[in-house]
Amino acid sequence: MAVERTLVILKPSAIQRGLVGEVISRFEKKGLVLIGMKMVWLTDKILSEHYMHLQKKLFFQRLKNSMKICPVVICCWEGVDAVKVVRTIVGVTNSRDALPGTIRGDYSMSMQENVVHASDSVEVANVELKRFFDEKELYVYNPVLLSTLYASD
Ligand code: IDP
Repeated sequence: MAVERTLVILKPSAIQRGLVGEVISRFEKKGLVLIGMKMVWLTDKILSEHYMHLQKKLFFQRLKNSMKICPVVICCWEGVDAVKVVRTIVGVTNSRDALPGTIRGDYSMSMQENVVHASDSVEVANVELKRFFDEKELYVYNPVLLSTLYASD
């Protein structure tokens, strides 16, 4: 079993619309373990790094601006296959195509204002976690439900 860590950002569309509790609750109820969380105001510099793969897109600056209208909540979730599991819970990028039951499918009608960011591979997650968290902000502890969550895997 591969225990992974992944990064989730609750974007301004989650903060402004009062969806923080609802979104976090979905990851918790699934059985992912929260090992880091903080509220921060993102800068243009960190957003340029984070969205580097989109720098040639016409919406690049608009996207970065939308991520700076208010603070965001950044989380690190841990679990077996956590990267894939979280992406499945989040749904596809364009919220209008996202399936009901996913976060984007249930809470958004937008491509840009799609409520959450989630790392899309283990390699990317490792880079993104280093970008947004100091090592001392990620906690190692024994979640008491672990043996129930993964009983015979
Ligand atoms: P992802 O967030 O599902 O991994 P990416 O392609 O990495 O998707 O895009 C990052 C973010 O950029 C998206 O979550 C969305 O907010 C925004 N974005 C992507 N494509 C578009 C677009 O065509 N128009 C506006 N915003 C977009």
